[in-house]
Amino acid sequence: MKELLLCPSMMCADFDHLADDVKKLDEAGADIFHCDIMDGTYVPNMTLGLQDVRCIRRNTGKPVDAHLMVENPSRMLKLYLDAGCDLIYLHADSDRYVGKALLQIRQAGRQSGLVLNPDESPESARELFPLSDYVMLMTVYPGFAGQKYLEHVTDKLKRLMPYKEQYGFKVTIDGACSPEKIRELSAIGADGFVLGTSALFGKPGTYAEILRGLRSE
Ligand code: S6P
Ligand code: MG
Repeated sequence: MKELLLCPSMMCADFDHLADDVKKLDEAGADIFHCDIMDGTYVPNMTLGLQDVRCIRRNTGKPVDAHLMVENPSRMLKLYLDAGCDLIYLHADSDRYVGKALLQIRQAGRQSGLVLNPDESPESARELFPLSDYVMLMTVYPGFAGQKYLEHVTDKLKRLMPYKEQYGFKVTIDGACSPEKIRELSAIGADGFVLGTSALFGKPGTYAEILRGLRSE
């Protein structure tokens, strides 16, 4: 069995029965509940809000993350810290002083996550790596589920590996994480994957069967 961090993308969950879906995913072995927060400006979409995050938090003891796709996320960090998020992801280009915001997350006793968009290179973000517990690579332009994997990100993942070695952060992948891509990218060194429509939601089988299948491939 592979040691993968499997992170269901809750924007793809069953919102008619959110609490039940969280419990099912928890029992099935999900590792981190991934919550996409959008403001309609940084990305042209809106998905989960604070109330949804609170509902997810109430229904699992597993880690919950907030992936903030918003302009100036530092102005709303406290909201997501107070909502009980264990890990907060910020986009490198979304805040004037993103390093300061990453530090604030750590100072609150939570884990800091840095996100690189498909057009951003690991080299451009190296000053932020010592401040990051997680570095997440977007393999699609952020904002929507169900997009196509951008192949050039595979090379970026390879270039990120020496930094992972040096700074000790975990590497996660968000967007179009199919079983094939999970196999390919975990072999390169990715630790975790956000699971949306490409591997989990709407796929045949129970959540437990699907997650077990991904770990055993
Ligand atoms: C997209 C967002 C993601 C998606 C997830 C969907 O901006 O950050 O977390 O929800 O990637 O996965 P899929 O498999 O439908 O591409
Ligand atoms: Mg996301």
